[in-house]
Amino acid sequence: MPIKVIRDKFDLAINGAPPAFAEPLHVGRPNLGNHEAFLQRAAQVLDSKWLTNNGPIVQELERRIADHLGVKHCIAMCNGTVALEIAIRALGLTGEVIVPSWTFIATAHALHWQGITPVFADIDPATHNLDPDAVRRMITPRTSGIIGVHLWGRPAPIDALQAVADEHGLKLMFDAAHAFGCTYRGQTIGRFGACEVLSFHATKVFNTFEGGAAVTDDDDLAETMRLMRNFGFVGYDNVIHPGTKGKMPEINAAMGLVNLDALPGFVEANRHNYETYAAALAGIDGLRLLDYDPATNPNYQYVVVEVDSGRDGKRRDDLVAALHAENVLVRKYFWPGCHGMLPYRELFPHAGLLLEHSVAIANRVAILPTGVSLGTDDIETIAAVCRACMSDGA
Ligand code: T4K
Repeated sequence: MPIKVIRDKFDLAINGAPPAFAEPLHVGRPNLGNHEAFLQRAAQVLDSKWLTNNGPIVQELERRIADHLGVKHCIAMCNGTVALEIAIRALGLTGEVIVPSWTFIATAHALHWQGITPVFADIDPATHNLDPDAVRRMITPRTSGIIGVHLWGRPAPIDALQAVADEHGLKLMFDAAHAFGCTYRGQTIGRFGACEVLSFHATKVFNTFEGGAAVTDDDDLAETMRLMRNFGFVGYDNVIHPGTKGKMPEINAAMGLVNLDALPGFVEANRHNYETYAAALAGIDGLRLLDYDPATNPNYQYVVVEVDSGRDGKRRDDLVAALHAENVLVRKYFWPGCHGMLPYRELFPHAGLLLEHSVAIANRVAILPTGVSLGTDDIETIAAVCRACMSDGA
């Protein structure tokens, strides 16, 4: 609950007033389903003495997720990053793979970690997703694939990316870490490209503490990923494929089943928060809330604002500092973009020259808190901080 009213810049903590919130408000506060149901599931895990290795609860979660997404196979993993690594390897990607720079670092690292060069393509500034023409420009004889990202849960331009991939004989997969339950042209994300990868990290709309999954309609690819997730074992003593350890433990799957039941409530809370933000932030000069297309069934897990800033992002950084002073721990995801982080900054020092829109967006964006624990009063206070900061300059 906010503990002060903000009328103008003199009420801002950054100017010496007390902070609006006694406790920090975080982006990514976990959404938790029914505690009692989880404790019952946890007892089931303990009683069964089956803690991991493709146990019955993991298998139940996999079936539930596959049904939920309308996809044939769900291969649950220990996190989204390992799921990306396994999917990349199972697809046989090599050489160079085109990805956005404007994404979480895991998308690029999952390639680099396996000796594949992530080649960064620019985005469409209106959607924050890969621009298919920019992708086309980055193709070389070494390119083996494209990883599209459905950033903020907004579907990437799937058909156009598939057309580029088909034209050039490239493999296409998607990092769908943000897009659980979202749709593209009426179909749930999860069935596009060769496979799609989900994250069930604590901060995601649907979480399993830590976790992730690869989902696909391709039987052979699914089988390969299942093998890779478990060192390549088939039964006892029989390893038939190179692999790693990507298994999801039973307790995580138990959390997933409970949270899946609660998911409609989480999304509804996020949608309500988003609409409250939209009303409260309306008319603030120099600040724009990134919209979602209701036709894509958004999960509204990221509340993204763009601040009119110069090339250095100072105005956005001033707003972030003002909100932090109020105990609102907004984030600058994914500033400065993967190309601006190590090792890519040193490997490709000039990459930014081809990433005009990614660089500009990185200097404009701030992510505001949302989730079930946020109240309408909290949102109105956060908006009042934004208004005071943007109109007067803090
Ligand atoms: N691809 C994309 C596009 C992704 O966004 C991600 C992950 C991946 C792939 C990889 O999936 P995973 O391997 O992670 O499954 C966070 C998450 O760690 C990461 O999962 C997520 N994307 C990324 C967007 O955000 P951080 O470094 O910002 O997380 P952290 O720990 O600072 O948490 C954010 C805030 O949430 C904290 O300020 C406090 C709050 N929080 C966090 C945790 C973990 C809680 O209140 N409780 C918690 O348990 O990266």
